[in-house]
Amino acid sequence: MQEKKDPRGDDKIFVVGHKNPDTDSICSAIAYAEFKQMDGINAVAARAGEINPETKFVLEHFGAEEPILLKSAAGKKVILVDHNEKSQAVDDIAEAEIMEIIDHHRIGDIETPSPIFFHAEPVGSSATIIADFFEKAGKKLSKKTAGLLLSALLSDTVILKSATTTDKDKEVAKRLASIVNEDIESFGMEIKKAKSSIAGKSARDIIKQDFKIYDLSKKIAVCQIEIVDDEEVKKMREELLEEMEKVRKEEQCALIAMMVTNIIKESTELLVAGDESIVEKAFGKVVNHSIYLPGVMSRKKQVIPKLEKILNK
Ligand SMILES: [Mn+2]
Repeated sequence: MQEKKDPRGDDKIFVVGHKNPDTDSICSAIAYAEFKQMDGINAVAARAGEINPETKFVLEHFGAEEPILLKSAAGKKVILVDHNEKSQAVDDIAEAEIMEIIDHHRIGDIETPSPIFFHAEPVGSSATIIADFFEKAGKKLSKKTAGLLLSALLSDTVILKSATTTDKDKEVAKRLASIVNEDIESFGMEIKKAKSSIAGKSARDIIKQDFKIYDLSKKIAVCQIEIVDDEEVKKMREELLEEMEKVRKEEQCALIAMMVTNIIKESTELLVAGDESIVEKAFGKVVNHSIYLPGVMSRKKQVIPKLEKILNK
């Protein structure tokens, strides 16, 4: 039997990031829920999937709790952070009431029946925007929340090195680092090392860890891992390609591309399963399911726009 919800009864608002959550999605949800709570709003930090090792490290480091798992958004009030595309949102998003969106990605396909607060800004992380909200509102950041936001910012911008990094990110990072009393470079490396370890993980876990689907003229997926040592992935290459092909069929995607990003070399090897011609049109010749992209680190800024150009609707 289905339970009828009294629309006035439950005023809880779930602040939630994208599926396969990364550190930015998790920490931005926690910080923004806190921001709303300061205004007396019953906001709760939520997550749309399992926490990755990097985020686990960050939460433990600052003594923060995991947000609650939101399996379905049906009948719930939600604030979306760090995404605005249906294909990346928590299940049943069409049956949710979206109250706000805070994001730093391209404008996607989420639609709402009435006007909402929608803040999109082309900066390096959602955390940058939220830290700035605290500053502008004159709300004090606790050491814990500043630490979470700093971690998210450094994670998304690959320690301020990614092409997505703006002056605002640098300023905000400096401010947060001084609250937390951490050195940006060394703390950034600590976070990244927690993420880069793929040892002991299955090919599927590696693929799904940071996996995003895009509904372009063809459905594609681009996942990304960050490494500090090429050898780690070399050993698993065949296994990864095989599993990518399986996932591609399951998800009914024309293409799955995996960005293997070396954060020391600041470059990416793109592994490709499926329609290689899409990648070839965007980036050049694919040899043995792979193409090397020097200087490429950002999925959002350096990979997706090129694929979009080939697959525009
Ligand atoms: Mn982000």
